[in-house]
Amino acid sequence: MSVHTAHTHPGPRETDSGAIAKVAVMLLGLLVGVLGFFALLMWADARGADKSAASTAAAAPAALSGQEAAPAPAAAAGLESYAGAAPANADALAEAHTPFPATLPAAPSGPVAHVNLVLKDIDTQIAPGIKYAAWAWAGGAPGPVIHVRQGQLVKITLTNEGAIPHSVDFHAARVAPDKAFGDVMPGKSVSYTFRANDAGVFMYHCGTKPVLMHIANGMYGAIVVEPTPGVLPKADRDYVLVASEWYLSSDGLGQPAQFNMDKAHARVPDWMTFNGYAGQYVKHPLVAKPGELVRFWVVDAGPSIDTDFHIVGTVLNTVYPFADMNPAHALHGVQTATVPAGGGGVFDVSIDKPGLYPFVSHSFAAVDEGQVGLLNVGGVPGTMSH
Ligand SMILES: [Cu+2]
Repeated sequence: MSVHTAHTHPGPRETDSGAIAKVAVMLLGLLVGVLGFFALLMWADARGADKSAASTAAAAPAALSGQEAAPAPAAAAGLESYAGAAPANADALAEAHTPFPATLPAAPSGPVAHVNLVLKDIDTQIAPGIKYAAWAWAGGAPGPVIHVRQGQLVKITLTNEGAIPHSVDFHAARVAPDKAFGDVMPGKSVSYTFRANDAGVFMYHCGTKPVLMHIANGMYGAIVVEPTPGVLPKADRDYVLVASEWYLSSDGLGQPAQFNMDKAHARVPDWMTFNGYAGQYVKHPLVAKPGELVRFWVVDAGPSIDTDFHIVGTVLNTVYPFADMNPAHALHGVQTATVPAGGGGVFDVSIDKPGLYPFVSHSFAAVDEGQVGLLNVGGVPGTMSH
């Protein structure tokens, strides 16, 4: 990842007001109102365009009004990318980071699985040295991996320790959402139950409006509903990956970055991660022994971009597409499989040759933005980037 100097750029609030001031000056200066109106239209257009297109369009209003070309107005800077920002000690920070536990925890025994979730506003890190003011869970983002058995009754208790109302929507549930997924006020708890009849890996997330913002701020996680014993071949290792993207208001090197709605609408993330932190399994690879059956339970939390799951150096032996766990529906010998935003996918792989095998979203901008990890087969030394 390249270091860049995004911290020298003005924040969106300053730049927005700067733009308004500029437009106001321009309007006052122009006796021909029509021309000012046209320039405003250009300005509005630039807001929706991508960064490079916006930079080009940005010069137009000044040229039209006969003024000297000014620096790109703030509207263009609204989509300023902070991708790849890193402090000088990023490598040491990556090394010191404790990775989110990707290993699937054991499912509780008995007829009822009790799940306690606590929502919390916390400053977290989404990449080495990149701070983000998240609306997340007590342990950060994603929320805890939940593992239950098909047919178990799941009792969810949600406690809101955040500052505003939140909720939790379980994709694994068949319940009336207006009853189960309603808002929980700050300081309050709610409970509801559902029977986990559908096997697979499912997203859970806050469903409070604007949902885009609540998800992008970290309010998501995965629940694995393990199929009835005997349906799947037994895996030697089970790993859970939650893919997501992050839209930043600043580079996050100093003050924690916040959510940027313009970038989220334009779907231009700054960072993309597995389990909430860019590249964490590159420094701290997942492990397997040669020939072991490794099962990846993948959820794409989005909020908006699909994951094209791929493991470099091998072929996915078995794909349970969209986490449909019926073996009769499984695919075999697949290079890359899509996990849609808001969906899941389950992937079995068995690798004979020791080595370092990157797992990625092969939509490759995602890799540059952090959605990459390593599977170390056979305990080989070293690391690599991809
Ligand atoms: Cu929320």
